[in-house]
Amino acid sequence: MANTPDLVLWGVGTSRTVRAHWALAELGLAYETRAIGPRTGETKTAEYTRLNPRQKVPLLQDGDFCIGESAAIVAYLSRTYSSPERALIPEERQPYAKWLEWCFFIVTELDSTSLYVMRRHGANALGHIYGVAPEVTAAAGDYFREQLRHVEVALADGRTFLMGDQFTSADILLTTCLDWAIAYDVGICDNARPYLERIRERPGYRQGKIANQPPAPGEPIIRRTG
Ligand SMILES: N[C@@H](CCC(=O)N[C@@H](CS)C(=O)NCC(=O)O)C(=O)O
Repeated sequence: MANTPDLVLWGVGTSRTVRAHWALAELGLAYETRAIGPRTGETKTAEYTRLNPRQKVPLLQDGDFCIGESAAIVAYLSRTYSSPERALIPEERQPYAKWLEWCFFIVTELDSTSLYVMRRHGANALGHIYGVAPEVTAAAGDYFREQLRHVEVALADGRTFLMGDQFTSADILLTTCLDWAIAYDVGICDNARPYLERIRERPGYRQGKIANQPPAPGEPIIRRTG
């Protein structure tokens, strides 16, 4: 494990927080977790609000530097801590731009516009807070499946990852959306199934999932990983 004693990740238990835990695991970084969760009041404390005025998880502290937004955290970690042996980001200018395109596509089209709309307005999700809207959730599910055609093409012809042979943090973002879609019974595209099987074999994926688990009652919220 690399010696990075100043990394602290706040947040567990969601499909956004797991992205950061997984990226840290892929990069082999040691860090401390503050295992706070959403809708617990823990994101609203004065201490946390000072660090993250948006009052959301995840949040990464790297020494004095704080960064929120799961995709930005993963991009920051990829850019700052990739090494020749463990790189989560393409180096060349155009592959880098294509990686960025995938990251934006996933967080805007698949996450915010589709899955998160289903979560906000689903009867079994956050509908009690934001309003239950079955027509909206059905349309968001349709839109998600429609957008997945781009993923279907990208993973065609036995391509291993979104960027071809290189596993990148765009795969972390995509997998969390696919897992989320499966949990919501939305349906995923054909080429995503063998892709997910490959991804689930990754030690980093497994470690990230474990690190993302909320603490059991009575367990401390501060824990060290790596
Ligand atoms: N776009 C943000 C979304 C983060 C977000 O909405 N987090 C929710 C949980 S999934 C949260 O922390 N909500 C505050 C709360 O419920 O206390 C990201 O990807 O990091």
